[in-house]
Amino acid sequence: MQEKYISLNDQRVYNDQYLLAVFEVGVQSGKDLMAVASEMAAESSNGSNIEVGTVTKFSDAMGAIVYRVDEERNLIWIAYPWRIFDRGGNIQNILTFIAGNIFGMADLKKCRLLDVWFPNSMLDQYDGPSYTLTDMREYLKAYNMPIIGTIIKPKIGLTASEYAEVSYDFWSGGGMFVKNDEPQANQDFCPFDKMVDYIKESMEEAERETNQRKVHSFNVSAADFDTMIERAEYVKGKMKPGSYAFLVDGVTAGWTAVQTIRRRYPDVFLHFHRAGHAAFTRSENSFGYTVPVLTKFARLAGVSGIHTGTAGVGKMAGTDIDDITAAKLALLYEYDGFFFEQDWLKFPKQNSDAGKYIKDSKEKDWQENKELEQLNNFYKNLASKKTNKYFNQNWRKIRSTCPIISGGLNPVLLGEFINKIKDVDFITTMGAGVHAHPLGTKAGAKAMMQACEAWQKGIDIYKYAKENTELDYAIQFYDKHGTQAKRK
Ligand code: CAP
Ligand code: MG
Repeated sequence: MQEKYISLNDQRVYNDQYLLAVFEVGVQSGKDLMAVASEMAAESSNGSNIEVGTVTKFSDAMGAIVYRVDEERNLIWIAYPWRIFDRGGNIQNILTFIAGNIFGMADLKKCRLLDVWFPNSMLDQYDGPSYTLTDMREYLKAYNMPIIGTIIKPKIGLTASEYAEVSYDFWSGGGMFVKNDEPQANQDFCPFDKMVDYIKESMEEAERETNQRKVHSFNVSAADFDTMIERAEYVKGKMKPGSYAFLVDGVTAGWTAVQTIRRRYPDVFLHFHRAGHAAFTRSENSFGYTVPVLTKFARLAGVSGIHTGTAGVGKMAGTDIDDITAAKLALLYEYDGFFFEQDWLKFPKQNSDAGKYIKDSKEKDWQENKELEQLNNFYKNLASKKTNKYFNQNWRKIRSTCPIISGGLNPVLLGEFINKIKDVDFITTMGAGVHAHPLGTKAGAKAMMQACEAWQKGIDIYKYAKENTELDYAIQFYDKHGTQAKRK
């Protein structure tokens, strides 16, 4: 036991100088929970397995504090002096501390970081999103509805011109947003620059034909940063501002790649694809952290949009509470949790910049999120009723990150998801849900738009399908082949 890391009920942790974290743990037989908690705090802050003779008074002050333990639920609360983290808003450094070596501790047979809470004094250090869903809505002139998108399929194997053809079909069917699938990069059969050139042409043609703006999300992930920037620069040189997003495979390319793109291109939508996240976020994993934790760090890093899961409606694993909590933590300026009450919506009167901040926010995001406050109250009640494990988190200076909802979805499931999350502030991308449509991609896009119209008009899609052929074909096809059928 390393006593110096244990300080139960220590009130210092609430003085705005500590990042708070809650872990669900399992200790090996014969091990004491409190002792292991002290080892975790040491290992994830300034210590090791034995006290060293080189410590100083100051270095001791940089140690983490175990301030609460719930033996029944195997929960441990640890507070981290946020000054130990790399200055300048570095996400990978925080995770190296609090989600690093401790997962390898032999005394543990389970260790899941359930949630984190960032003090306000810390939020100011981090970028947060600069180009948001609000900006994309203004570009696309698409309000009060999900952004209707697709992933081009097959996932890989089309030539650059074939890829652009399929994109054109989706856009001409009314679709707004096309993304590269997460593994698409600079394969020899579809060179990155050729793909961009053809996309430019097909986007311009689709915009002329539909008189609607379109967006394409280009995967700029690469082996090294120079190549990543080269790809981003190529897109920037070819495409008009607002018409492109940069997709980064955030888990496999890493947080430094994510933050590099955020800092170099603050006027571009930064799309975080999370392929690989399930290795540590799935609820059945013994070690790792949750989707809400991943999402919170993505928002802190300044990601414009991150995949947050379909809350069981699509093909990927993901619990309702995790995926909905993640989406709300991404989007709302306030989300109530189970352990912490922190309300940043009422700025202290004496805080001179509060008025300016609220005024600025009202001009842009805040209006967009006006109705979300009602939703937030809905979730507040939900959170108080459910044993919601999550901290409340208000993002005083951190703008909204857009949930991206994808994975096994098809037009038939769109309304089901909207009704589950009670919100339309998200991008939805459907791959097979569009390109497997019996009448082809353009019809798949039309079916998505018709499913969205049906929801907006409050009409049952089966009824709406009677007047909308593409939706009718989609229902017949996906009820047989879609995720829904698999779930029965
Ligand atoms: C969806 C997708 C996305 C998943 C990732 C795929 O395709 O392209 O990568 O959405 O999952 O490869 O599965 P489909 P998540 O629409 O054809 O399923 O969004 O949960 O991170
Ligand atoms: Mg994909």
